[in-house]
This record gives sequence, C-alpha cells and structure tokens, in this order.
Amino acid sequence: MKLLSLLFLLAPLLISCEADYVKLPLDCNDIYNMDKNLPSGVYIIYPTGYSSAVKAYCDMDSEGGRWTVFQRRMDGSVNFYRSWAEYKRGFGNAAGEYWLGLDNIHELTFYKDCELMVDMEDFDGKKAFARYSSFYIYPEFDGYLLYVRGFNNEGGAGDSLSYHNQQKFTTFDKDQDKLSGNCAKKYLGAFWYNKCHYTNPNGVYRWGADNTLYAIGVEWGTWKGVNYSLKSISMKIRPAK
Ligand SMILES: [Ca+2]
Repeated sequence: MKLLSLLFLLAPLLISCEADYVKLPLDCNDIYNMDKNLPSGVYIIYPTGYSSAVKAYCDMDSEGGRWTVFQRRMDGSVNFYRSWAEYKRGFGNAAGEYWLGLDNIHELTFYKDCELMVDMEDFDGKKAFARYSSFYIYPEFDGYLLYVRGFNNEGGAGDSLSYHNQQKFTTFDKDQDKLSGNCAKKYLGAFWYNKCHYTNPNGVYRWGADNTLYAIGVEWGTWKGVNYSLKSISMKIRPAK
C-alpha cells in the first residue's frame, strides 16, 4: 500500500521528466508544432538528440513554413570555399550565411521522408523557387550521396538539381565527382558535383552577372544561367506530410 501511494506521488514527476526529454526539437518542424505562431528566425534544434544542439534558421513563412534551412547565402559575408571537415561539421552564422553540416543534414533526412525547397532571388528583386518531393543524404560512409526526386516547377526556377542526383559530396580536399579533375577546385565551391554542375550554391558570392571566370558563382543554371551569381539562395527541408 505504501509503495503504491509513493508511486502515485512520484508519477507526475516521472511523467514530466519524460515530457521534458520528448520536447527537444529535432528540427524546425518540431519547433513549429510546439507553437504554430512562432516567427521565422534562429532556433536551437537537436538533430541527433540531447548533446547535438545546433542553431538553425527556421523558415515559418514560405509555402506553409516548418522548413529547416541547411544552406543560406545572402550577402557574401561568409567564405564557402572550405574543407571536407568544415562541410561535415557546418560553419557560418544561422542568422546570416551558413551551412548546417553534412552529418546534421544526413540525420534530418535519412530516417524519414523529407521534401526540399530551394528559394532564390536575383539583384533585381525577382524571386523563384524549386521544390522536390523527396530528398535525403546518405551517411559519410557512403560519401554523403545525394538522393533527390519529385521536381515541382510551380516556383518557376527550373530543375537544376536532378543532374546532381546520386552524386557524392566533393570539396577541394575530397574529390568524389565524375570529372577527371576536382569540380570543387574548378568551380570554387563544394557540392554534390557530377561532371560538374547545373547549380553551384556554395560557389563564390559575386554580385550578379559576371563571366570573367566561368560558372564559379552562386548559380541556379535553369533560372539565370551559370554566369549569374544570385543575390540570395537557401536550401531547406521539412518532413513530408
Ligand atoms: Ca574528380
């Protein structure tokens, strides 16, 4: 009887500990579900559990919100010509330009169905986006191979990413692309290069049209061509409904 009443007294405590644990948001979709009125901005997410806190930008506005941004360019303030170790871990500032890290992107996309949106803007204020109904990244063991399909062109940007489907990630110090040389070195970025690219979102920020060096800018080829470096681009994911 005593034991029973003790358990009864402790029950709310046990339940609240459990609830605190469960509340840790894995991604921006979890943040949205905690409070559907939260604005877009920087939040702390936990892609791999309790010890994996990382700042991410949550887009709560575009096309229904809930998006976890894993890549963002907007002003040229951050250098994106970086090593394998940095692309694995992530870099930059979630309030501005940043890369969330390949391990985090893998964790967020590999174990549940996710969709992808790529938002972009040119220097005349024109905007476009591309959406894909399925997107995931394999673990480092598999070279962070990209899987993307289900392109939807309602955003008008065209499909620059399907060419990169089933490619491994390449940086200047790790060549996993299909070119005999290294695409990251040739186009001054880091990406799921094929032989080499239709889009170079991690390329050199160079303020609009510029063909002095071919295709090294922040480009989405099917929208503005590969010699137009965009004002902004961001890549974002959310669980499919
Ligand atoms: Ca190569």
